[in-house]
Amino acid sequence: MAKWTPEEKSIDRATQEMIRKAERDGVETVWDRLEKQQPQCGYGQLGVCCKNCMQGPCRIDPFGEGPTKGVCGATADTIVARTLERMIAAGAAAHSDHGRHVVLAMYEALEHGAPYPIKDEKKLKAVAEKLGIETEGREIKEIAKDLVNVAFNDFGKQDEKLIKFADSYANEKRKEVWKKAGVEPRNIDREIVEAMHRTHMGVDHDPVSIILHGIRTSLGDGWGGSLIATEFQDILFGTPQINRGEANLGVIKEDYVNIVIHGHEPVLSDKIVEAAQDEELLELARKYGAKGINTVGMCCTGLEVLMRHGTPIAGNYLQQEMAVVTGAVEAMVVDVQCIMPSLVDVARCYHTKIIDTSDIATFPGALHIKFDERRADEIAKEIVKTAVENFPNRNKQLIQIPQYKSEAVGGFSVEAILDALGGSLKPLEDAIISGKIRGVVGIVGCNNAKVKHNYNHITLTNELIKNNILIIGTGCWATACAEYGIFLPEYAKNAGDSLREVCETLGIPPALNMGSCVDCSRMLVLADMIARDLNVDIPDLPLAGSATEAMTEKAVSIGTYFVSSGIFTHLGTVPPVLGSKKVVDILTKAAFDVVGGAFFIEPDPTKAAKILTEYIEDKRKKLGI
Ligand code: BF8
Ligand code: SF4
Repeated sequence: MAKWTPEEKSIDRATQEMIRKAERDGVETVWDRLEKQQPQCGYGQLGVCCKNCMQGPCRIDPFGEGPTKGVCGATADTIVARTLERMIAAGAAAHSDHGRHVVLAMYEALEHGAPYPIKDEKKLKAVAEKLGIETEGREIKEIAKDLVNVAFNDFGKQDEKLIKFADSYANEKRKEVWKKAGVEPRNIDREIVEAMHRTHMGVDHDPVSIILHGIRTSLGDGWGGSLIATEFQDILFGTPQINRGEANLGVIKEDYVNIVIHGHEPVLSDKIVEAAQDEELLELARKYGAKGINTVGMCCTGLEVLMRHGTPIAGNYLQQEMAVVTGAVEAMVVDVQCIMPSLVDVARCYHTKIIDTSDIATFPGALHIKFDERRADEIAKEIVKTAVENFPNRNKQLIQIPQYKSEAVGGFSVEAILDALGGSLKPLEDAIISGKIRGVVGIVGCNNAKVKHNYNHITLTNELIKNNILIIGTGCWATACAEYGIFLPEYAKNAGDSLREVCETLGIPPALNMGSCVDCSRMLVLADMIARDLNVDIPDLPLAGSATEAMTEKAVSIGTYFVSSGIFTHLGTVPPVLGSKKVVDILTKAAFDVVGGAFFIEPDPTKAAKILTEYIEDKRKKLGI
C-alpha cells in the first residue's frame, strides 16, 4: 500500500505540519502503525472470531465454506452478539468508573477533608431535589452526603428497581418503554458484571437476549454512570457557562512552560489548572527563563477545563502525539482513557515527560506520580513543579509549534442553554415547531486513524447546518469543530437561512459544545426536557444522533444508549458486527420496535447527512409540524 500523505491522514493543517515534522524527526505515529497493521484481520473486522474460552480462538467462515460453528457450537450470531455486548460493557465500565471516581472525590471531601469544596450549591440543590432529597433548611454538607449515598446506591443496590438517577431524570413514557422491554438498569455495576457473565463460555447464546442486555448495560451508563459523572462534576467544579476559549496545537506557547493535561477526569485536571497559577511555581518558571506556565488540554479532560475555565485545548485524540512532536511540551499529564501508550516512545525523542497519575492506568516508561484525592493540591503542585524543572532540558532545535488555532465559544450545559434562552426551552422549541430549526442532531466523539482526521466531523456538521439542523455534541467532535471555527457565532453564515437567522438572534453558533463524552448525558437531559414540554416521547421528536468517527468501546456504549433512549443514530465507522445478519437486523431494524431508535451505518458523511435530514423531515411530518 502506498504511504498515505499528511493530507490523506488529516484535514487539519496544524496536524499535517506535525506529521511532516514527525517524519523528519524519525518519530513513529499512529498512522505509521496503522499502515504496518495492514491488511487487518477480516474475521476480526466482521466480529466472527471468539476467544472467550481456551478451546478457541474459533472463527466462523463468513462465506459458509468453512466452519459455521465454534468448538462449543456457538454460531456467528452468538459470537457477534457476545463481542458487541462486551464492547458495550467495557465502554459503560469506563464511563461509570469515572463517575464513581467523582462521587468518591466528593465523599472524600465530605468525610476526610479532601480539598474539593462544593463550587455550585445551586446545582447541588437542583440535583438533590430532582432525586427527592429534602433541601429546605438543610446544611449544604448534609444534602451532599445524601446525594453521595444515592449515587453509591445506584452502583451497589441489589433490588430489581430502576436506578434512582434514571428514574428521576427520564420521562414516564421512556421509562414505560424500558420496563416493557425488560431493559431497566438495576445497578450500574451489576449490568456490567452480568454482561461479562452472560458472555462467558456456555451461558447466553441468543443474540436477542444478549443485545437486550447490552441495551440495559448501556442505559446504566447514559442515565447512570455518565449522568452521575456530569452532575457531580458540575457540583464540584462548577456548571459550565457560555465562554470563549482557543483550540488547536497553536495554543502551545514557545516561551512558556507547557503542560498538556490529557485524559478524562477533572478530579485531576481541575487541580492542575489551579496549581499552574500558584505564585511560587510561576516564580520558579520565570527563574528558569520561561514567561509563565501554560496549561492546555487534550481529549475529554481538555474539554472539561475548556468548558469550565476557558483553558485552551491543544487537540483531540489523533493530535496527542502531535502535541509532543512540537518539542515544546514540558509535561503531558495523563489519567485514564484514550491515551496512547506510544506517547512514552514519542516523548523519548524530545525532552517531554509523560506523567501517569492514576492507580488504574500505568504507562511503562512514564514518570509515575500517583494521584490521591486527599493530597490533591500537594500532588498537583508536585506535577507542575516537575514540568517547570524540565523547561531547561528543551532542545531548541527540535521546537516547531504550528501557528494554527481558532477561537471557540462553548460551555453549553443545559443550564447555560436555559439561561441564554431566558429560563425556558420555549424559544428553541418554538423555532423547531415553526420549522426555522428543522431538527437537532447530537454528534459524539472520537477520531479513528482509519478515518481522515476530523473529516467526517466537519463534513457532517457542515452538511447538516446547511439543512437548518442545529447541532449539539461532545468529545473529539467538539474539539474538531472548535479548531475549525464552527463554534463561533459568525460561522452561522454557513448555515441555511432560517438556522442562521435563529443563531443571529440568539448570538449562538450553529453547533453547540456540550462538553466531554460523559456529558453526552447533557444531550439526553435536553432531549428529555423537549419531549416532556411537547408531551411526546423522545423518538417522536425530530432528533437524531451520530458517532461519525467512532473508535472506542465507550462510543459503542454511547451509541447504544442513544438508540435505547429512542434516538436514530448514525455510525460512520463499522463496528465488528457485519458477520451476523441477524445482529445487524436487530440493531438497524428491530430495535425501532423495541426502544424507538436504531443504528444505521454510513461511512460517507455527505450521504449520512442526507439520511439524517430525511429522517428528521419524516419525524416532523409525523408530529404534524
Ligand atoms: O471520551 S471522543 S476518542 S477522547 S472516547 Fe476518546 Fe472518543 Fe475522543 Fe474522550 Ni470520548
Ligand atoms: Fe470457541 Fe465457544 Fe470457546 Fe468461543 S466460547 S472460543 S466459540 S469454544
